[in-house]
Amino acid sequence: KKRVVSGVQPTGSIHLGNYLGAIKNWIDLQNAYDTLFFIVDLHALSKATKETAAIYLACGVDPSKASVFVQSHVRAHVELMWLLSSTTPIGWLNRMIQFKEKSLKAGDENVGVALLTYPVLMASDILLYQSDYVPVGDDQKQHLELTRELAQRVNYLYGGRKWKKLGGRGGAIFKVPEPLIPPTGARVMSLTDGLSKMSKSAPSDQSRINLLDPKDVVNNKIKRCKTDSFPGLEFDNSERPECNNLLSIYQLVTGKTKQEVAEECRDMNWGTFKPVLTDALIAHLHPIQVCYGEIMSDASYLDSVLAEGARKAADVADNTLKNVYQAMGFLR
Ligand code: AQP
Repeated sequence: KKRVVSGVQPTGSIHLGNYLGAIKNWIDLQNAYDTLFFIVDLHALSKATKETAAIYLACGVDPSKASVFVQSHVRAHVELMWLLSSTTPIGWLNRMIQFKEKSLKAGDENVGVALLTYPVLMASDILLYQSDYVPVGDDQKQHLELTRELAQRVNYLYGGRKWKKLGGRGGAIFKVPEPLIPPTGARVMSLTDGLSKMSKSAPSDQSRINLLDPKDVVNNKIKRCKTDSFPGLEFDNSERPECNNLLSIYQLVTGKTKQEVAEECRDMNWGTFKPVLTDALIAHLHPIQVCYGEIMSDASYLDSVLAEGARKAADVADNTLKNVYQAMGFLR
């Protein structure tokens, strides 16, 4: 089976964007691929690790099919990162758009070194598992490209004939991973501005639907969300980003086709559509929330899933790490 690795950072409450753009797709992936889904805690330390793991399971990630684990529980991630750091030119990292944007905003004295080296950790997350595919959104494409270049660089510098003599397979220390582009329309936008993406770190909670929002909160957020004053409802009108976003959300949570939603909603106004959308959201989130409650009420179950996931992940990761040490010439 081909392998897929993916994860979400536990930096806040998991919202509809994380779910529709990432976690929901994992449910299909776990049936077709050998999958590893991890909670990306080293990139952003927070207390939400357990909650995020429970959400994975509540959304349908099945630990009998996928390895579910916490990044910091598998020590090879940090170790490989150091080894890769010595092979990564600073120029490659300086060119990363996310680094440039964030460091420009905050200034050199205020950003941690990890903001610069974060893509090397991401490369470790992926390369440790000899992953064939990585699901990536637009904003991570450049980081995946760097991962591919790093894999090729290490294969070139430390693979080859010497490595083969040591018993390495075909000279390749790392598999070079391919991007897996998620289904279109999975980019969920903010409820208060149809041009920016729904995000955990946006200051206003009104801008997102969290997966664990109770009914009345969902109802309230949809009631107050930004709309427009055009007649009828339609997809793909660039002057109506909010309308496109709300119809897309409706489509994704009902499982209807775009065509069906377009026809159903063409002659609706906001007053008639909003309660329909609210009901659909609540109906979709309800079973996830019930399941989440059950998982959180049995602490030992989650602990055992994460321990088993880390064990399975470490099996693969430690083997890769061992090969890297050997190929680079460390005394073993
Ligand atoms: N609005 C979104 N629409 C679709 N997909 C989204 N993802 C995030 N926001 C949307 C996808 O969720 C996964 C996890 O992302 P992450 O936790 O690694 O960080 P992120 O992409 O930076 O997510 P956030 O929610 O915007 O967090 P903050 O605010 O902390 O930066 C990824 O697969 C991502 O594509």
